[in-house]
Amino acid sequence: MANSEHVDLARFVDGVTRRNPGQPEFVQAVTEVAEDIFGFMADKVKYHEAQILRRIAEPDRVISFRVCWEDDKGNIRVQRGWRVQNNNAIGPYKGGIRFHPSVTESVLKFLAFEQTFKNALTGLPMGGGKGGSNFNPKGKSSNEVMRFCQSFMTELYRHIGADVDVPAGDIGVGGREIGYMFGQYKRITNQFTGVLTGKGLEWGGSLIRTEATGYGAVYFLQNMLMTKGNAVAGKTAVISGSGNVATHAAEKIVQLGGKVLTLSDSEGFIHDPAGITQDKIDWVKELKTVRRGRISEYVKHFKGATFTGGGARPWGVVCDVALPCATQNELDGRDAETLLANGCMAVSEGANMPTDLDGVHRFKAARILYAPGKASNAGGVAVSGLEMSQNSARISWKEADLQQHLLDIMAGIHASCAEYGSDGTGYIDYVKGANIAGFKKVADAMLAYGVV
Ligand code: NDP
Ligand code: 2IT
Repeated sequence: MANSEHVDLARFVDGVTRRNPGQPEFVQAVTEVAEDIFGFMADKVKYHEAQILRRIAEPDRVISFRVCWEDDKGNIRVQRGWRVQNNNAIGPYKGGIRFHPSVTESVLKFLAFEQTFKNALTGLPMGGGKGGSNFNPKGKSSNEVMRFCQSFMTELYRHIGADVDVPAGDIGVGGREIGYMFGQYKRITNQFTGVLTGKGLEWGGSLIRTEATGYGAVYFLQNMLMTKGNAVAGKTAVISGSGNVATHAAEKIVQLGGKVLTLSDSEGFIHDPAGITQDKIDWVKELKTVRRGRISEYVKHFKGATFTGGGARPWGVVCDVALPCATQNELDGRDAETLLANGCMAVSEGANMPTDLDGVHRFKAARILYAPGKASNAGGVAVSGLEMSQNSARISWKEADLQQHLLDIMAGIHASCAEYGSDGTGYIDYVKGANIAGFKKVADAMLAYGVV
């Protein structure tokens, strides 16, 4: 990057920081993208003149609302809900809903911003959005979760629609919560439309949506390894998280002949040197989605496994490949150095922005195979896009066809990253490739619309 571009970038990041006080995650996500886009834009005056990046980094709107609900003891509880509609240049706003006590406007703004690039990369017509609440589902009864979801949707329904904004799941929001929210939407509007994705198969959902994010992250890993004549078979994998994305990533690693060594949750991680096999993954899925227990229980059932508590993360376990599948900023610069020192050759992010900026810079400097979430975890929203298509056509596609679509879409994203991220020596900067490919599609649509 030329000196003047560095100055422009620094000025741009200063402005974003000033306009978004107290929103570090949002500033982080925008900075990471801007680092690549300023170089790309250097000789492309039209993007500068139209202030495209500045406009993508300013959400179309941020809707914030109160969510009241009654707990099982009759206490009235008050939470905050949001929907961030970041950009709809290439399709209706699309992105998950997160229920977690750590949710803030900053977190949802970063997620909606990232989603805009990710959705563009899928090749499907979807804009970027994200929503959620600081509601903590842990320890709540199903009735409490239902009452919360109904109250949340009673406000959200007026802002969404099958051609307007189509939410889905994310942390703390799975099939159960989508069911409660879809039921309330249908009740209020008296319409059965594809307004949410991740629905149950009996009521408009798509086959393989549940598996798609984790499977897709492993397909992306496979594509990266292939560029080095390598494969998943025989590789040891360290995975964080134990929810939807982590368990399905683990499942696909095992199916392709790899060995999964770890899983985690917010309390710590389990390490199973014998490998987390399919029967053990099935046990974890049941633990997390039915009994809603903690990953530490794993070591009581599977001998030889250990649990490290205190919120510890698994990055110190020696591995060939790593898949962060829990949450943002769960892997920092020191963790990146540890992975690199232990010989880790590839990182495929299942979570959104799990690596902090320092970690990103270290992976890039080491020139390993490193895929940012906006590329490698796009399989989930891609199959959401296919769920929208099926809903519009009022048909259901066969599993084999959907599996093939997912493989093709992940290979297509890999190719886009390679197109814009190759440096000519065989190295692919996937962060740069994903940022530029995603930006270009959205930017060109925005140019067509003029100043709106
Ligand atoms: P789940 O709720 O199913 O699982 C989340 C997992 O991450 C749990 O193991 C949870 O542990 C852990 N976790 C959550 N917050 C924290 C935290 N602050 N610190 C440590 N661990 C934490 O969510 P998903 O699997 O759906 O989502 C995981 C990641 O993947 C998120 O970054 C999400 O945005 C991303 N993603 C999800 C997609 C999807 O289709 N679901 C699509 C693309 C990306 P605990 O039980 O202790 O909270
Ligand atoms: O981060 C994500 O891509 C998701 N949580 C899935 C979004 C979706 O609309 O399926």
